[in-house]
Amino acid sequence: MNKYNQKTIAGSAGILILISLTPNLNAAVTSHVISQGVYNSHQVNVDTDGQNIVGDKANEPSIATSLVNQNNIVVGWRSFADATIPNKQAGYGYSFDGGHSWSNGTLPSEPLQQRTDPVLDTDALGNFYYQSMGHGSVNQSSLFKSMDGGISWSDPVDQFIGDKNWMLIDKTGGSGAGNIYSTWRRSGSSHPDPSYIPKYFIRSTDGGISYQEPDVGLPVINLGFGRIAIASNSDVYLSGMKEDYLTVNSIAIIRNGHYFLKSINAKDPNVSPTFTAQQVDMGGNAVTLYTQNGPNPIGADGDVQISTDLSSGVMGGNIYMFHYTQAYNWQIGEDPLDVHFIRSEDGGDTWSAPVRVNDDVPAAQSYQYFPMLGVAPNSRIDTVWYDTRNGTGDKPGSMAQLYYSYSWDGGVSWSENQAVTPSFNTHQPTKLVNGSLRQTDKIGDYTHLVSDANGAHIAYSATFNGEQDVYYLNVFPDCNNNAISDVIDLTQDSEDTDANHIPDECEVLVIPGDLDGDGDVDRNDMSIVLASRNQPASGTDDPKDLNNDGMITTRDARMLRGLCTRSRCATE
Ligand SMILES: [Ca+2]
Ligand SMILES: [Ca+2]
Ligand SMILES: [Ca+2]
Ligand SMILES: [Ca+2]
Repeated sequence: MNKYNQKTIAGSAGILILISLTPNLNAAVTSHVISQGVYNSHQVNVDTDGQNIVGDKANEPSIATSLVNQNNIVVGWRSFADATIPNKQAGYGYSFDGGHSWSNGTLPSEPLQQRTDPVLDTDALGNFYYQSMGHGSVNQSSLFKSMDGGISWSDPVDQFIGDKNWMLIDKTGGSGAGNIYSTWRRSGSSHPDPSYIPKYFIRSTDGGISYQEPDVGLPVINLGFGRIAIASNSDVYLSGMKEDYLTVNSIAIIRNGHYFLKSINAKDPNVSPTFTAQQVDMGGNAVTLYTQNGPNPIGADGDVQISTDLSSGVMGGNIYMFHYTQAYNWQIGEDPLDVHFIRSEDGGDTWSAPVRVNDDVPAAQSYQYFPMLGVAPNSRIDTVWYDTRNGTGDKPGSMAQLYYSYSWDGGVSWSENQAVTPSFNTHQPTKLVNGSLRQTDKIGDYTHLVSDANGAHIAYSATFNGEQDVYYLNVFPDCNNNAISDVIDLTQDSEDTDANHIPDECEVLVIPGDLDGDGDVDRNDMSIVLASRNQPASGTDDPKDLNNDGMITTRDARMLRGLCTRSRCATE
C-alpha cells in the first residue's frame, strides 16, 4: 500500500491536478530545521510540507535506525492532536533519507484508550518494533511491528501491564539473537489480578509472537526508570533506580540509589530466566525533581542509561552506565544535578569510580538531566543530555540546550562539552497559577539516542515553535569543524599520527626538542638551543629550556642530544 503525492499546479489552463507515481517517501520535503553550529535538528511531527503543525503536542520520543538501510529511521512519540485536550496517542514518523524529511502516522487504539511510553527498536533484519503502553479503557503494553521501514504496522501483540517500560532486541547474531526483552517499574504494575506478584521483566524467544514472564522470582527490589543492554554473548543487563524514598524535601523525592542486574540465562528459551542484582555507586542519589524552578516539574528527568561495547577490540565487553545524580550531601542552593558515568570491565562484578561528564562550573541553576548514552561499533561512547548551564531569566532551570560529549578511551577522558541545539523553554506551554507561570504538561519523561560508527542519532522534544514538538538530531565528533564526522574525515584526507581517533589538525602534537616544528629532532634544533645559550628562558613553557630551570644552558643542549631522532643528531 503506497501513498502517492498529490500536487496542485496553477497554470494558464486553470487548475491541473497531477498525480505523481512516486511514493511520497521519495518526494518528501525537507522538514523544518533548527541549527546549532554544524548540527541540524529536523522536526519530525510535521505536515506534508515539512512544516510545524500548529496546536499539536509531541513529546517523550524514542528512535530506531535500520541496520540494513542507514537512511531508514523511525521515531515514535506521545502525540496529542490538540495540545489542549489530554488525549495522547502513539505517533510515529519514518524517514528514508537519513532524517532530513519525515512522514507521520498514528497507531490504532481501542475506544477511550490512550497510548503512552513509546519505545522503538530494530532487529538485525531491518524490521522496526514499537512498544506502546495503552491505558484508559484497556491497560496493556503491546508491540507493533513494521516490515516496510515504518510505513505500515502489524496488529499489536500484548506483552504485559506496567509503567515506564523499556524494550531491547538482541541483534548480536549470538545464541539469543532475535529475542525481545522488556522491563518496567516493579511498583508500576497496577495489575487487575490481586494475586499477581510484581515483576519487571518479560521476553519473547519467538520473534514477538508470544511473551513469557519468568516463572521464578526476580530479585525483590524496587526497580524502576531503567533500561536494557545486551552483551555480545547475549547476556542481558538491566539498569534502574532504587525507587525507595530516602527523603522528600521541597525540591525533590530523593531516591535510594542505582541498580545493575544481570541474567546469563534470559537468552536460553529452555529455561525460565533468573537475575542477580547489585547496587552500584553512581556518585550521587537518584532523584525525581518537582521544584517549579526545575527543568520538568510535572514529569521525570530521564531513565538510568546502560550500554555495552559489542566490538572485538580492547574495550569489547565493557559495560557503561550513565545517569543524572544529585550529590549525596546536597544542600538547597547547591548545584542540583550532574550527569555521571561508570564503567565495568569485568561483566558487571566491579565498577569504576563515577566520572562527572558535564564540564561546567557547579551552579545553583545548572541542571543536567534526560541522559542519553550509546556505544558505537568502533568503541566510541556518545553521551548527550539536557543542560541548563546557560539558562537566564526568572527560571534559568527551564532553559535547556542539548549538550554532547564523547569518549574514545572507555570513558576515562571526555571531549569538551559542546552545545548541539539552541536554547528552548521546557516549561512551555505554560499556564498562570497564583500569578506565576507554570508548566502545563511535562515535556515527556525521557529521550533516546542510538550510536553508529560515525555519530549518534537522537530523538528529543523541544519547544522551538513555542509548543512541544519532536526533533531528530544527528551528532558526531567534529573537532575540525567541517560538518563531517571525524570518523569519515579519517577515511579520507585527515591523518591520525597518534592513533587516538582525533585528527592531527585538532591536536598539538608536541615532540619534545622539535624546536623548528618539522617533525623530528636534529642538529637544526640543536643550533636553536646553542644560539640562545646562557640567556634566560622566555617563560616556563619555553621549549628551549628543556630542563625547565629558567636558563638556556649547555645542560639543555645535552638533554636535546638525548632526544635526537637519528644518531649524532643527523638531519634527514
Ligand atoms: Ca507542532
Ligand atoms: Ca549541575
Ligand atoms: Ca570533522
Ligand atoms: Ca590523533
